[in-house]
Amino acid sequence: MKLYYSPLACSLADHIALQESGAPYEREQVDLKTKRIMSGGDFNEITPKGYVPALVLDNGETLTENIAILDWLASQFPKLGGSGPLGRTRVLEALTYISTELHGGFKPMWHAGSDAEKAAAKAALTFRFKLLSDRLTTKYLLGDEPTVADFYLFVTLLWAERFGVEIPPRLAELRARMKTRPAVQLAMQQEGLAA
Ligand SMILES: N[C@@H](CCC(=O)N[C@@H](CS)C(=O)NCC(=O)O)C(=O)O
Repeated sequence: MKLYYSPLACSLADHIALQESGAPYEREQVDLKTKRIMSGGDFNEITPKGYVPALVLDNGETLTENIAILDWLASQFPKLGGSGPLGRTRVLEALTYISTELHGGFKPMWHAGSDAEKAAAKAALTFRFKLLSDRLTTKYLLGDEPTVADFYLFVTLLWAERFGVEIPPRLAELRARMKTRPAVQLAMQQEGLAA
């Protein structure tokens, strides 16, 4: 497997999942502005979508879209997925919320929105993080062990830290807990990020 990523992008969730899986994988950093692969080559040839994450499988097929990649990784490494009859569905429910409501909510921050857009986005995000936090009774989103949904949530919690979005104490604790995990520390170090 080879992961195409950019530091602190949503691909960090996949990077953490691969690291947590313990399976061998390669990684390639992408310059999202130029669409060049840092080691050489045109990222648009890997995926014409031009965005990370992209995961090239051992059979040569390429997966894109974070929810699909994280769901596939959880199917390959069950310890990264949900448990019980609704396990997979609960993980997909969480991943979809994180992708559409949280990740999507950060767009004005990443793409130079106006001050008014940024303020509205921050207020919406604070409300959406609170909705998650209000239902949180375990160490991680779906239990006392993390799933791929926590890895994606963690990325948005790092963005909250970076852009000064207020988050409830329980999510700040979850973020701190994630940062103590060796796989998370290694993935962040590999992306040049301070844990
Ligand atoms: N629909 C995609 C969106 C992924 C996405 O937003 N990737 C960002 C980084 S977090 C990116 O590569 N942006 C660069 C670009 O769109 O040119 C997914 O869910 O995986």
